[in-house]
Amino acid sequence: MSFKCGYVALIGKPNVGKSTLLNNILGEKISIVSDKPQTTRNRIIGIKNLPEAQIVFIDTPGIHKPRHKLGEFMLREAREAIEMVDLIVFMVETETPKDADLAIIEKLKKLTKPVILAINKIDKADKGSILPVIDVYNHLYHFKEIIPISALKKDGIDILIENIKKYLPHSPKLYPDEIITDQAERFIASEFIREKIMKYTGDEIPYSVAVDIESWEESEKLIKIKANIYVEREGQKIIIIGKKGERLKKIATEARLDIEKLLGAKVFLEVWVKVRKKWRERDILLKSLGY
Ligand SMILES: Nc1nc2c(ncn2[C@@H]2O[C@H](COP(=O)(O)OP(=O)(O)OP(=O)(O)O)[C@@H](O)[C@H]2O)c(=O)[nH]1
Ligand SMILES: [Mg+2]
Repeated sequence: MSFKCGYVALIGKPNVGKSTLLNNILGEKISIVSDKPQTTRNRIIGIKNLPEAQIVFIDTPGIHKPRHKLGEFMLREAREAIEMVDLIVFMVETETPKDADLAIIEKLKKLTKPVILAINKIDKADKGSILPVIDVYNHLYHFKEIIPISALKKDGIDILIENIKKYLPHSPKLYPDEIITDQAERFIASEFIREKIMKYTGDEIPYSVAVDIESWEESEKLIKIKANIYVEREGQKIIIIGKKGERLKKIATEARLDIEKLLGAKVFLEVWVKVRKKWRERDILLKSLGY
C-alpha cells in the first residue's frame, strides 16, 4: 500500500527545457529538443519506474499566445494535460519572471493542484543570481517546493524526483514496467525528422513544417520508412532541400541515425518535401497531420 503512482505535467513557456528534462529523467530520447521555441506540439507521456513509485510525466507544448490553428491545438494540449494530472511541475529559467511566466502563474492561481517550481538552466547562471530569483517566485505564488536544476547537466534531478514523489497519490502502477511512452514508434520517428529540420533551418521554416510517415515496412534485416515533409510555400521547400539536395540529405541522415537507435534496427529512410498551402490554418490538414 505504500506504492505511489500519479500523473505529473511539465509545463512552462516555450524553450525552458521541459523536453530535455523528460528525456534525461527517462534516460531515453522520446521528446524532441531544439534551441528554438515551440518545439513540442503534442502531449507526450514518459513513464519513470522506481522501486517505490511510478511517475507518469506529461511533456507539454510551451504555453504561448497562439497565432494560428496549430498554436491553438498546442495550447489545448497543454491545458488538457494540466487538467488531468495530480501534480504540476512549472519550469522557468534562472531569471526574473517574464510576462509569459507571470501569465502562467495567473492560470495556476485558479487551480487547487500542488505545483512545484523547477528553476532550470542553473548551469549557465551566476551562483549569486539564483537566490534572488527564488525569492521573487516565492512572493508570486504558494509553490509546494522550489528546486533549482539543470536538466541538461542532470543537476538537481534526484532532488526533484524525491519531491515529486511526496505529492503523488498512493496507488498501484497504471502502466506495465516495459512501457516508457504512449507514443507510437511512427510518431517518434516523424518527430526526429522534424527535430533535424528545426536544427538546420531558421526564420519561419521550423514552424511551417509538419512531418508525416507515409509507409513503414519491416523485414528481417531492414525497416523501410517513407516520410513526407510538408511546408507552406515553394520557397521553403527549396531551402529545406538545399543546394544539390545537401541540406535534406543531412536532415535525413541524422534523423535516420536517431531512428535506428530508437528501434535498434537498420533503417532505410526516404524523405520527400511537399507544399501544403496554409496547412497550419486548415482543419482538415491539421487533423490529417495529427494536430
Ligand atoms: N544551458 C542549459 N540549456 C538547457 C537546459 N535545459 C534545456 N536547455 C536547452 O534549452 C533549449 C530548449 O530545450 P527544450 O527541452 O526543447 O525546451 P522545451 O521547454 O521543451 O521547449 P518547447 O517544446 O518549445 O516548449 C535547448 O537548446 C536545450 O538544450 C539546461 O539545464 N541548461
Ligand atoms: Mg518541448
